[in-house]
Order: sequence, then C-alpha cells, then structure tokens
Amino acid sequence: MGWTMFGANTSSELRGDYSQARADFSVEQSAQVYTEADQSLWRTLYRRQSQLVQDYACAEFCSGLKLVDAADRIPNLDRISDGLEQKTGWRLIAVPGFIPDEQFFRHLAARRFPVTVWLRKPEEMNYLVEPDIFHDFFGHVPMLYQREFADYMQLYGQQGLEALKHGALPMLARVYWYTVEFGLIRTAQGLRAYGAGILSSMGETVYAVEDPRAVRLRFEMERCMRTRYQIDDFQKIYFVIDSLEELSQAMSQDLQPRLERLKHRADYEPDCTAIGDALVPPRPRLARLAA
Ligand code: HBI
Ligand code: FE
Repeated sequence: MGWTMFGANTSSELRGDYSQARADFSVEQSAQVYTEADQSLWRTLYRRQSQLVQDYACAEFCSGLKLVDAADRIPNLDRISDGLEQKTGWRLIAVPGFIPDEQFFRHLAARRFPVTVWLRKPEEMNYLVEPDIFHDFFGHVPMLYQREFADYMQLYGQQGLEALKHGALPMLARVYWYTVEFGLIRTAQGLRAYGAGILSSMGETVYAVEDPRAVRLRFEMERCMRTRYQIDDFQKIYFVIDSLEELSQAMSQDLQPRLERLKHRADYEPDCTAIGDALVPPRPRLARLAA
C-alpha cells in the first residue's frame, strides 16, 4: 500500500476538505455524501478483506472485526463509537485526512481515533496513495476493541506529545509505523498481522506474513526507533512481537533518556539487518494460495 503519511506535503492532502475542519481538525461525517458507487466499493473491499484476514490476522483483530457491524454500508462513526466506548473507552472522530502531529497525538491521548471520511476510487482498489476511510476504519478500528491495544494507543498519544516537546517525533513515528501500521505478532497459530497498513491491503496481508523476501525482526524498541521506513511500497522490514502486552510495557517507560541517547546514533535503513538482530522466519505459504 502506498502512503504519503507522516506529514509528506503532497496533493493527496488536498483530497480531504479541510475548509470545514474545527480547531482539532475534526469534521462532520454527515456532510460527507457517499454515493451508491462508494457503498458498493465499500462492500467489495470489506467482504474481500474480511475473508482474507481470517487466515492472516491475529485473533484479537478478527474478534474486533466481528464486533464492528459495517460490512453492508460505510459506517456512521458516532454510532460505532457508542459501542466502542462501552468496550475500551475509545471514540472515533471524523477528519478530512492526514492531520498535524500535535492534534493527532492529542486525540490519541484522549482516546479519540481520527478516521478519514472519504473513500478511495474504484481504480485505487488495490493501491492507495494515502489512508482513506477503509484503511482507517477496517485497518485500525477492530484492534481498538482490545483493551491491551487500546491502552497502548493512548500511551502512544501521551508519549507522542512528550516526544514532540523534545524534538524526538521521528523516532516515535517509527514505532507507530512498525507496530500500529505494520506490526506482526507470533501466535499459537503461527505468524499473524495486527498492523492496520497490512490488514487493510489485500496484497500486503499475504506478503507481510509469508513472503521470504521481507525481513522480519523480533520487536526491540531502540532498533525500531532507529529504523527508517518507506512510505510508497510494501515494507522491506517488519517487527514481530510475542504479545500485545509487550507494546504497552515498551510504551510505559520513560522514553526521554533513550530518545536523547538515540539522537546521536545512526539510523538503520529498512533493507539491512544488523549484528544482534533476531530474525523471525516467514510463515509457510498457505496451500490454497500456493497455486
Ligand atoms: N493523521 N489522520 C491522520 N492519521 C494518522 O495516522 C496520522 C495523522 N497525523 C500524524 C500521524 N499519523 C503521524 O505523524 C504520527 O502517528 C507519528
Ligand atoms: Fe493508519
């Protein structure tokens, strides 16, 4: 999935209508008119990805997806929020698209997840230059029903605001990228995905879990903070956790001393491994997809 996330100034940011955005960058979803063509594309994307993730997503994602009843129509974010809030205290807020870091972190720290209101065009079905409502909703919302992950996301928001003050945002952005967007997890059923950028993309769902060309490293916070990422193709490198608790533990520490120290250390390119890296093998290809 191609991205111009993380602040890249491109025409894609013009796609959303920012003129109606409030000071916190939220907008009214109701003003977003979804055509029948949008609804039909939504159903196709949702049905196709819901089937695929059964064999590739972690159990927490799949159970969260079951709680979200949105297969038939583009969901009303307020209605979904009423149910989600009962489970983990999170609400969804409608946004025109990518929003400035500080606002983004403020929302996460207050258990509000920003969801883009517009949907991609049919010609973008398999490849999207920036996150749309299918990525933000299908990719991110199921995991917010899981208490451990929901807590991690709020911790991330709080740490992000702190990092912003200390000019250390890029290192924290990498942790978001390699966990929330492109994270893998080892489970009793083998390697699975929990990252939204993976699970909202048909191609990357299979590639991230099974393709021998990708590098997969055991998640380690400093290695992750020092690893650059690419934003316009499948990832070259993925980080693998053994439990979701690992994320909240890593994010609950006082990161300032580590961020300070890492500021003076070199970054790693995403296509290289380093001494001390713990490599994780891909999952053997599923027979039905081997043909
Ligand atoms: N805005 N709408 C939106 N969605 C994001 O995922 C997002 C953002 N702004 C900033 C941002 N992500 C990242 O810079 C942080 O996660 C680091
Ligand atoms: Fe995302």
